[in-house]
Amino acid sequence: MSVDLTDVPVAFRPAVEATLGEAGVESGHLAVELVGEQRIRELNREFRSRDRPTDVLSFPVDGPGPGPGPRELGDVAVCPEHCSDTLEAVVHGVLHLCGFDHETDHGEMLATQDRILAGLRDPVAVTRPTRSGFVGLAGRPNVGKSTLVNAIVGSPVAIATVRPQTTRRAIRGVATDTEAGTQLVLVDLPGVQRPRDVLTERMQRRVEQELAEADVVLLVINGEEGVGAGDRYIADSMLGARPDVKVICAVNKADRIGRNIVPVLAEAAELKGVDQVFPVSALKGDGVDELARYLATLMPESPYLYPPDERSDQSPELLMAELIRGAALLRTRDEIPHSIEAKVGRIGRREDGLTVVEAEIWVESESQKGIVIGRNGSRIHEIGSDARRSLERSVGGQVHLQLKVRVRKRWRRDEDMLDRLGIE
Ligand SMILES: Nc1nc2c(ncn2[C@@H]2O[C@H](COP(=O)(O)OP(=O)(O)OP(=O)(O)O)[C@@H](O)[C@H]2O)c(=O)[nH]1
Ligand SMILES: [Mg+2]
Repeated sequence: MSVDLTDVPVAFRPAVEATLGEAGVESGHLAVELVGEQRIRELNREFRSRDRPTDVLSFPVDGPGPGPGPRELGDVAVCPEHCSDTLEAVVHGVLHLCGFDHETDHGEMLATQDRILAGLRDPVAVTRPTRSGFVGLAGRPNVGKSTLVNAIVGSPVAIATVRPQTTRRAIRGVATDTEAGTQLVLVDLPGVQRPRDVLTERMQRRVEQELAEADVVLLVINGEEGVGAGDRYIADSMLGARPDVKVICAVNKADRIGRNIVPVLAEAAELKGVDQVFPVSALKGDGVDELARYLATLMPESPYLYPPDERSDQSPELLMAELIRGAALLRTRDEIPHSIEAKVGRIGRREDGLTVVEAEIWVESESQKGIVIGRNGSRIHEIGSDARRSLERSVGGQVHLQLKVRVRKRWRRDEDMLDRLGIE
């Protein structure tokens, strides 16, 4: 390779060479400079109209394209005081010089960056093929499927509440271990139940479709209640249709039962098709890593199905609507949670960093609307503040939530409405 690296600090030359190699750049010149906080702030102010320091800045010149003579790729300025990982910042900056753009490339740049860094840290690992596949979560309502997905992913991607039938859509949570080269795509699903209306019919159909396509099924059981008829029905009738698929069983809520879990583990192992049983507490995290590592070994050899830095396939609107619905479920009781849906309209970002979210809570009758609003608006006020707090945790900044309650009669039975809500 005839790239001129004289203007790259010696310590970073292997990283720069590896990055150019991945990017297919064979010749040219580039400079990498380590700068102080003051300098990176000046560069940001001068070239990006931002008066603050950042970890790295790239100034591409010719780009990597073909052409006569040696090319000038450009300069990278790295500020170690603002880097959690200087090597990563160098690789990131050099990829930008080579024409990569993480804001528009759907994860390609960050995946390339991870691959280069993994190769620099553990050269043997790069030659190992990656594993990636779908794990479908099966189980009765309220056993802790969504809590377990969140625990494996490591961040809240699916709402989990004490109300049964919280989950309505198939939500994919992504857990990537770049060091091991494995990715689990966990498909959180509604609990298995008898359909009562178009909504629950669609939910059940979706459960069946997703389980039919999963690479591995994770059957979740509530350890506190033990193995029951519902769990047997799922193992025999639903999963029995897929004798080819491995079924792993998580006996959850281990924190509630201590040593009494032992007979439940034995019962679970007897369930038809169950291959391995793991005791876990999705809430406390006990046993979750062991389960995730085992699931990863069962994934097929495949490139990553999602960019490694992605945690979920949900749009910001859907995630926010779910957080609002979760807040409303916890503040209402009896049949009302089943009638509630939330929909997010506009999400605006103000100059001062405040996120403005316009949302509606749907109910099915005027009397439900009255209950959700509460005396003098007290309940909707509580729902609004709970929801705002979880939105703020999710966006990592201040949120102004404009929440309206609307009556949408029979939305649960309305095919068009369900289509629009993305419950398919
Ligand atoms: N003590 C304890 N509670 C748990 C554990 N896992 C889940 N829970 C609680 O069980 C309730 C139901 O959890 P979810 O994750 O919503 O259950 P789910 O299976 O997704 O429920 P549906 O979506 O309704 O099918 C919530 O209140 C959780 O906090 C656990 O390991 N220990
Ligand atoms: Mg759930």
